[in-house]
Amino acid sequence: MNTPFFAGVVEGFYGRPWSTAQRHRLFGWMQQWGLSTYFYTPKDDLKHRTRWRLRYTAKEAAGLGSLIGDARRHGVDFIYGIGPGLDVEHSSPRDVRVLQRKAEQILDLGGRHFALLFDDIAPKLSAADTAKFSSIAAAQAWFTNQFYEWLKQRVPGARLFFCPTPYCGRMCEPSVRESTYLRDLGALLDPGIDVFWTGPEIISETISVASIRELSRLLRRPPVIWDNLHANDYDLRRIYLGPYAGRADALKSVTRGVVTNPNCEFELNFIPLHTLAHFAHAKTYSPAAAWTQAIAAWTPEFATPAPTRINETDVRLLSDSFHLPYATGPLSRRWRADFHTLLTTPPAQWGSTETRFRAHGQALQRLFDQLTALTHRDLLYSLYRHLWELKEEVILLHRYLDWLKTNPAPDAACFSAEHRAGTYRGGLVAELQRQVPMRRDGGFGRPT
Ligand code: GDL
Repeated sequence: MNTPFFAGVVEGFYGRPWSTAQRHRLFGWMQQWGLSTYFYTPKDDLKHRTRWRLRYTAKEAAGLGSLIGDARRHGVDFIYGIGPGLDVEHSSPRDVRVLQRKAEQILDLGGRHFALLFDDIAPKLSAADTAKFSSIAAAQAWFTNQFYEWLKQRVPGARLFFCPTPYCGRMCEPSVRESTYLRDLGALLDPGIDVFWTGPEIISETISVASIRELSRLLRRPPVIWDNLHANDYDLRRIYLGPYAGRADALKSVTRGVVTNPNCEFELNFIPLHTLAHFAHAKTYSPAAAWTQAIAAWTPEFATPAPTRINETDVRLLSDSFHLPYATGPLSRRWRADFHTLLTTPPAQWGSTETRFRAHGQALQRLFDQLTALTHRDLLYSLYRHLWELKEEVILLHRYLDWLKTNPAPDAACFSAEHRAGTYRGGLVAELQRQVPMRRDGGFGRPT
């Protein structure tokens, strides 16, 4: 199938799916910015995955139908995804029929294109499947091909997408090149079906063209990138407001498309999506330039009643503070480095480093106060916990520096009214994390 490179959004994260109103705003953004394709694959729509065999109730179906209509009115291709992998029996004619019946319901609501997802499942075959298929890839390919045959007859020109069970380099045993799963899939899956790939990792810092060329040889088709760069469902203490980055322009010529699976908090995806659209359309993509443009475009959403005013510098500070999974924003990087300098230098020598460090902290405190005045309350609520945690830390750090300046005795400690014994941030999980801290290289060493 020869289709032009496309970019869009995959609502494919764990947790609360976006609301109808949010998806409506999403389609507006997509139309305005030239993102053509939306995948409806929310892991926790009960009937997408856990209970995939169930059809939607009349009320749910009406909601889905209006969503499909809304996408169409915005010129966005709607792809309905279903994840049968948890308990499907690939060889069962009944399951094939159940899937068709479910798809019938979506077709009746105006849907045309589909995705079958086999990610995040235990790769095991039932006894009946083992008797019929030589491998998991063979079972999934057969099941998916059956569906594709049926779909093409029902809807000429319908597209089908497939998410493999190993969907990134790290998951391939022993390597992408030697993965029998990918080789079997490439040979057996109908060549008209597109295949997702998240890069070398589930959350890939970079995705090289060479790695995609190697993958495409096995798959016998270029993949569609399911990009988890801005996904935050796996770490609820983080949000990602930085620009799309780490993917070269040449990636567009070796893939079918890129769709991003971004922050669970819909409102926080303005910069991620605006910059992805930039990447999709630019001849030469510059994350820094796209970032600046996205900040400028997002700032009007930060309206507040007078006298508070939030400008582009404030929005940049916000996006800098909650940036990307592998990268801290440039201002925050300097701030962190300044703190390290202060901790490793006697107070008498702090000089302008302290001034700069405190100025950044004060800017963050001011930002918190300004944002609480946002008219767009949903935007504030999405940010709130993260801002709160940051400004509380600023207060503690400033206090800690004050204390260091008093030349405390070696066994003295700094106390704060907000930090009672046993209450330091994060509860049980954070306590456990402090007992086995991650090293710089990502390993967990022996207890010290
Ligand atoms: C995954 C899941 C996705 C999740 C993401 C980030 C794919 C193909 N599947 O493993 O649902 O949101 O990681 O946690 O990425």
